[in-house]
Amino acid sequence: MRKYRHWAAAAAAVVVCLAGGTPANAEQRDDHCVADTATGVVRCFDSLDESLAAASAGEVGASATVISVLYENVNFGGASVAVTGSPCVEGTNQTVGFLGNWNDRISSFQTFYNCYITMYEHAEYQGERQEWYANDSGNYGSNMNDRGSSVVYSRGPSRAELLKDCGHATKTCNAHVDQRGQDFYGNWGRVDTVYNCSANKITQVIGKRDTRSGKNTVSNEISVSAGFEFLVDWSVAYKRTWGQEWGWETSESVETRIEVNPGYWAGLDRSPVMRVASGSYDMWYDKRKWGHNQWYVWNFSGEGPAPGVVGQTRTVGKKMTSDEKKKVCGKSAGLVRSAAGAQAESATAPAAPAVRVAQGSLHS
Ligand SMILES: [Ca+2]
Repeated sequence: MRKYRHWAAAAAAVVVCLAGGTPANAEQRDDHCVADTATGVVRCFDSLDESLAAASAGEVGASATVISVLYENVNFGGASVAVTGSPCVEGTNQTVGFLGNWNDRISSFQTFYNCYITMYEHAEYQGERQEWYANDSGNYGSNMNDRGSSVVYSRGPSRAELLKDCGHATKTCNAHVDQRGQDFYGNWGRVDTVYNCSANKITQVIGKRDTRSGKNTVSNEISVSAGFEFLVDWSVAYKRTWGQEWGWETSESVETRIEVNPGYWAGLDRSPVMRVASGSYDMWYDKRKWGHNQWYVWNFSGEGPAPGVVGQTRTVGKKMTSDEKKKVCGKSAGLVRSAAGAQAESATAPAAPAVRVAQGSLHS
């Protein structure tokens, strides 16, 4: 069952009433809607997958571009409304003057296509407001949870865009490492592998340099090798605050002496010590950027391999299968070193990062 209703347009605060009488927290049919900012058309579906598929296929309103999804519950749960429009560009706002059936119900959000979201407490952009970075997501904090009534999408900065300016386009840029998590052992990775293709037991030293990278919450594309200043600032601030070294990318040498039985392979695995911390940045621009001189980047967190720490190692090995033997040994009757060793299995499945709270002032 699909319904066509009218979305409250910017100027007229029309109450949208979709699938009326929906109890909170209950997933119901027609609970997942698409609202088009250009035409005001709203159409609802039974699941988020269906609504997103219809939106992306251009079946609702004038646009096939989903610029945002708003959710009834925290962590992107419950009923949803996918907002379609144009990619956000400077000087143009896309607006929802009244949230209709979702009024005072929104608890989490996602934004895409360079869209910066400003949620207002009342209809027609009145009352308190909560802004959040472009291309981001979060749960609303107590100031805006279940309170939002109107929304503006504009071309504001993403956290990655701000941080890329750090130390380059800024007068000052400071990292604040407020919270330090517990160090933990990271995933096992195979450092070196040898195959004994001979008929005798062989004793051998195996090992190599093992290079590991960290990650941050802002962007996977932002790596330490690309020379981003904010990653350096984070390391400096971590050392200053917590008295230990921080590494975004480290390379440690590990080796061990190992006995390999004939017809067996043997490997050395390493699980590095990983260091986690979270905090924020404040940045000053000489000239206004995105309309302001000072910007904050909240909810930054990083995970990096501890420099100078080997971590834990283990040796592993097994009898070669006939396929492995054929492939690796060929005509060799000695010890074969191969980069194409079996991958070590992960120590733990990576846990999904917790959804952060979108709260506080993003600029001054
Ligand atoms: Ca409200």
